[in-house]
Amino acid sequence: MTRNPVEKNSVVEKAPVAEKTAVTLLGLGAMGTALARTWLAAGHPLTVWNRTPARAAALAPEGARVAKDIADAVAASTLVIVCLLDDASVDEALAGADLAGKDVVNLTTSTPVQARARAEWARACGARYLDGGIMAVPPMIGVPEAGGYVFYSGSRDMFEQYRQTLGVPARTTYVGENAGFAALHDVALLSAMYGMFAGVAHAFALIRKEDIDPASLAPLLADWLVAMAPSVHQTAEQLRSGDYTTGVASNLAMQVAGTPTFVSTAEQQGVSPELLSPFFALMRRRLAEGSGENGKEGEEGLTGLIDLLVH
Ligand code: FVH
Repeated sequence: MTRNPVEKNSVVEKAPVAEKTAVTLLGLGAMGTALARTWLAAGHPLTVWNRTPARAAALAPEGARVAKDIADAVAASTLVIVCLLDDASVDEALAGADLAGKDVVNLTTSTPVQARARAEWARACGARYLDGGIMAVPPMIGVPEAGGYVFYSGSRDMFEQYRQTLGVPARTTYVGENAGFAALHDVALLSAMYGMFAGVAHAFALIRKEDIDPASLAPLLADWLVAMAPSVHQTAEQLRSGDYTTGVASNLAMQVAGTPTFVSTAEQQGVSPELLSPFFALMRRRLAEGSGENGKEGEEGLTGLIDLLVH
């Protein structure tokens, strides 16, 4: 009988276990704490620091090393991840920290200008820099099926080196060497989200005083928004080609003609049109000014409004 050589020698040869990257995490608010737990669960050595020490101490039983101060935290790992309230808090927390030779990943929400300035600042401190924009709320962290992810921009080498570690809390999407691009993508998507929230608020306001169950409107709204969402691809194609009339199903003239219906309905329902009015004003302006070089008069849809927004 042939015996398994491992059994014969009674020696179980284990594949070498890849060492997990050590992580220092600065900031243990709702998001920082969620991030921390995923790295701990994945077996990464994790050093934590938080301005209010109790939040860091709470993670010690889960295996985190609690740094005695920020200098101790920064010294503990090459990879230093920052998740603080805003750019000013990053300034305050890291003032005087020795970042020479460190790889800094800043997940604090910033503007693109702040992110680029932060990248310059990191370079001047002798550190490499990646900026991140988190497209998730804390309960989505460490739950891949929730669909959250993080935009990264800045040092490509750093992103490639830490891709696996950064992918532990949420999927990663690298959007370029320009350190401001993660923040820009983040804000672009969230701006679209607020536009959607504005429309949803107006829709619920319209039925507020009627005998209509909001819960019956909700699935209709959700399905309608999902049905309309793919129109972003047509908008993108029109912007790329410069022809704003391609595939237009509802032209601007027709849509402008319909706007009084929306305003009158709002008035009749006792609802302020203030969320819709600025958009309608842009639609009317575009129609009045003609379609510019990218659209044949009256045949374009809403893409021309984008040109009115850009100074
Ligand atoms: N939570 C969310 O839904 C969003 C989802 C998308 C991404 N954001 C951004 O993530 C950053 C951190 O957000 P957070 O949820 O952790 O925020 P908080 O729970 O409010 O915790 C804030 C942490 O920042 C610390 N902090 C504030 N000011 C300072 C300062 N001057 N110096 C040092 N640390 C500071 C605060 O410390 P403490 O109050 O516990 O002492 C918290 O650790 C953020 O950019 C979101 O936009 C989250």
